[in-house]
Amino acid sequence: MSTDLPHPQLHTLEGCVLQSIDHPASPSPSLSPAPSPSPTPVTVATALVDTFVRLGVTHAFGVMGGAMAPLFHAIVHSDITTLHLRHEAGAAFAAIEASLATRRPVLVFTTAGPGLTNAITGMLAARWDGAHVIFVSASTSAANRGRVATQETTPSSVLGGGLFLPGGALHYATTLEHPAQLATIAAQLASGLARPGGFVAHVSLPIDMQNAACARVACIGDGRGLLPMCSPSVVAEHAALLAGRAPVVWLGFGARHAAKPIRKLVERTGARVMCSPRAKGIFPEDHPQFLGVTGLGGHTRVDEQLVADRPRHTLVLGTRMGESTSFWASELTPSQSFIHVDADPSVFGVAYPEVRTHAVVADVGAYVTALLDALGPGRAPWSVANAEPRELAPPVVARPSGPVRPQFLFAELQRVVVEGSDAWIMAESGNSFCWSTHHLRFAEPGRYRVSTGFGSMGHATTGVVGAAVACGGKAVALVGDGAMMMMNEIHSAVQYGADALWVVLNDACYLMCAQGMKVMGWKPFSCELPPVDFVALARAIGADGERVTTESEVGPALERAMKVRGPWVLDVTIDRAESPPSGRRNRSLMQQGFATGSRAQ
Ligand SMILES: Cc1ncc(C[n+]2csc(CCOP(=O)(O)OP(=O)(O)O)c2C)c(N)n1
Repeated sequence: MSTDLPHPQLHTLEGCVLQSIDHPASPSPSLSPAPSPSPTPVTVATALVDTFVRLGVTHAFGVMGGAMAPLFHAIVHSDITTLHLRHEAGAAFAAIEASLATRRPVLVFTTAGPGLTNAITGMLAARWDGAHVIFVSASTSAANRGRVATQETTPSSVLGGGLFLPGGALHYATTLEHPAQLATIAAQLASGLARPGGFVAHVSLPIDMQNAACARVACIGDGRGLLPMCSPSVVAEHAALLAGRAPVVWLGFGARHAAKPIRKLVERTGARVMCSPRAKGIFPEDHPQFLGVTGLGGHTRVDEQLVADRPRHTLVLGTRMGESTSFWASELTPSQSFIHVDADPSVFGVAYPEVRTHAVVADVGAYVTALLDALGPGRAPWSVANAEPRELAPPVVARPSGPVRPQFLFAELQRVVVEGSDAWIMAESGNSFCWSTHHLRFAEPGRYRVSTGFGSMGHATTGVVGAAVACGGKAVALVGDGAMMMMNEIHSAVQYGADALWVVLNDACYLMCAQGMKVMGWKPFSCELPPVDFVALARAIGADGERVTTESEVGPALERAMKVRGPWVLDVTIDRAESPPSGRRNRSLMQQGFATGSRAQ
């Protein structure tokens, strides 16, 4: 939906500066979301929601309950578009995708007790994936704590306080016990939301606080100055360090807003480029200097080429190089050092502690621009490597009968969805994200979403609704039948007319598990699933769809699906015999200790 994603912007409102994260597709005038004059808030709930609006929140996802009635009322009656979903985890996943697709902070709301605990997985995913999410929930009033209140929710009653303290899932957590706290909370949220690498906050609102009298927050803090940048002398040192031989550039999700300067740097220096699964498209995948994707679903040719021609230095931009990006493979390391650039100071030396690392706390775009300046316009110290266009895999030809091979399905997805539309594309945990990371090719950032690191099933089956609603355009989820049965938000998509398409890889199996167990020497146990007719399921809950059982039907059915406006399910019968490109994951598990275990039959 968008190619050039702007940085978070700061806007002045009523004499105060506040943080807002822009919608990439509409750089103006929505950049200055001066809120329509809302009635003067008179309660904590309305003042808090007014603060969220002024922080740039335009969408909220959640499930309400009695303990949050005044808060829910305040949200629904604000300028925030509110979606009342079927599960709090689905709401959190939808919020993550809405936030990442629009670069705005998104609200998740839940009631106390089970509402709160249902959202935990989603909050962890939000932090892993770098979303800007404000989570607001109801809790038990101080006067009733410890009295077996219904859904009693206090820092000590819910999971040892994990959602009431910063750390783990949350960058910031607080319980609003007095209206006077609101100004501080607003300031903390404003500065947190300015963090480029994401921010997840939880504001717990006790029942008796929600209707307490409260004035509107007068002034919200200024998040400017938080974008980190290292000194010019360090950049100059790096330019000197890199001189002489083309480096390798390793791109991660944290580099997604810096596509233009990165391409300039790569073409000027002759660097070779590899990327994490989440960074697909930041550098065009059909570019002659692109080696391939590392990690889960990636390309083994990357390792082979680096072994054959090992770089001295690798410039790491915005990736933590975690297991799902690297499998900690030594083949991907340089002979001398990493120059590792990230806005988050906690990521350095973590994945490869044994490799010398020049750690740079900086915004990736600002760093690359400074490096280009340091190199100078006429300076081209490296020869262009790898200039020959890479040979593409031969086209997969449709076979007349039998179930659909994933390779064929993904070739058609490339043609119809990637190249034939500007839809947002998400791949689900399971075989889908291996096939898609391996076979789809993107020429720009902001098209592909995959949660390889946290990897929760249900992320795409529900998140697709958040992306579609927040972007106001088509979003496509590539998902397994097991994930669809775990959770989906088709019913919510019907309620809100979300333009979401689910392409279900229907193999009546937890196939990734079954195939993985086989590879590791176990007999797959109980991974077969009773068959599901997902078109019938969609129809039963108000949506519609089409079933595809042979390869010749795939293309026309996809083209029809892309023309539909509103929720649609394309149920594709998948050939289970094909092995997905997930071998490195199984090998990594073996190396972590499974190789020595006994094989129960
Ligand atoms: C919440 C959660 N539970 C369990 C897993 C482990 N897991 C990863 S893939 C998978 C099976 C996926 O099956 P399906 O959705 O049918 O996709 P397939 O691999 O068959 O294409 C499981 C259980 C997970 N990633 N997330």
